[in-house]
Amino acid sequence: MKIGIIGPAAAGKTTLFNALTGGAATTGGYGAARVNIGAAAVADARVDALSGVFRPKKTTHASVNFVDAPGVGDAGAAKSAEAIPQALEGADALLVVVRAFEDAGVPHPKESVDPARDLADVRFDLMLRDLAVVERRMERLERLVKLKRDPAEAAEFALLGRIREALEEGRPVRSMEMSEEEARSVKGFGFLSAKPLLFVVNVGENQLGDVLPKMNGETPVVLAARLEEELAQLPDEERAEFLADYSLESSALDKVIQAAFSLLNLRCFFTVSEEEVRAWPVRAGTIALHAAGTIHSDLERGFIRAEVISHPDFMAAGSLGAARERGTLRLEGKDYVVKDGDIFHVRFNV
Ligand SMILES: Nc1nc2c(ncn2[C@@H]2O[C@H](COP(=O)(O)OP(=O)(O)OP(=O)(O)O)[C@@H](O)[C@H]2O)c(=O)[nH]1
Ligand SMILES: [Mg+2]
Repeated sequence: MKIGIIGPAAAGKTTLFNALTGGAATTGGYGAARVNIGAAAVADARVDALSGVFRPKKTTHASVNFVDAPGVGDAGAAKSAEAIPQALEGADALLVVVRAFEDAGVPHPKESVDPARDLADVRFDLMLRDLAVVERRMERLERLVKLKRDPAEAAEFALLGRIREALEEGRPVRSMEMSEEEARSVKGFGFLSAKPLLFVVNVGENQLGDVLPKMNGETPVVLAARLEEELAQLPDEERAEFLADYSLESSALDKVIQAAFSLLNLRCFFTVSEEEVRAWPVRAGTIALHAAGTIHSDLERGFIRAEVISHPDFMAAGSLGAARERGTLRLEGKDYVVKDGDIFHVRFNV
């Protein structure tokens, strides 16, 4: 899973990226055209509990990849629309960071702090950029369609025409009704307004308890990116004290990652052994056969059955052997829909 971080210049995108990924990318670069890529582990107490039981050589939490792009919306929509890098095209979702912190030392590209406006501008920029992609493609297709060689080209042209119409009316590709086949053919374009959005408002340390202005019906995650960045660098034992100083219960980063998980409709299943305890994120509705394939293609090819137990049932039993005796470890076939928290052992033969 890959999430692109976007937003206006100096909104705190790279600061948040560093906090999420434990990175040390340079902040305050004002749209320096650098793309940062990193991964964040998904905190999950269930994984820790399983590691406590198996004491494996290796524990692997689920992870989310983040791509931190340079700022948009700072030099007029046309320029910024082009500046949104291609690195974002492969992202599964976009995390929009807008700024609410006031700091005279960090000039806002629009010279005033207004998170709702910035959010609207980002949405607009995404559509504008998609419109440019659509127009370029249609221009090229038009000639081919006239030759009437391939009905698929005519169908694509018609679909792009509908997308153009939607974008011109201010409707993102995400909101359009499409058949599965159309959605597939559109996927290749990497339309940014087709991607689900997640919102973060970056507030100052002193604004953490404040009520924010309305954000056009959105419910953003509110956090102080600079504080999160500092917090992420602290050793565990100093964190609690640091949080207490700001009357915070926990870091907001987990909230961001959880929001990404639910936005993308992800579930986690676990594999366990003395070698490794590992969490695997899959889309909701994934069947056992495909879950096996995410572990290894051999497991999908040679799939026989999966032994499955829910996390609470496993913890109650204390071991796989005890669970088998209690009858809480079940055998499931390839069409079983994996549930969040399932512990999974695939029997296979290749
Ligand atoms: N006062 C204050 N400054 C912050 C906060 N978050 C980020 N900054 C500062 O704002 C400046 C810009 O932060 P970045 O994280 O580089 O912003 P960005 O969105 O990545 O900017 P570009 O990459 O240039 O688009 C840096 O000097 C940060 O230290 C905050 O919550 N409060
Ligand atoms: Mg940056």
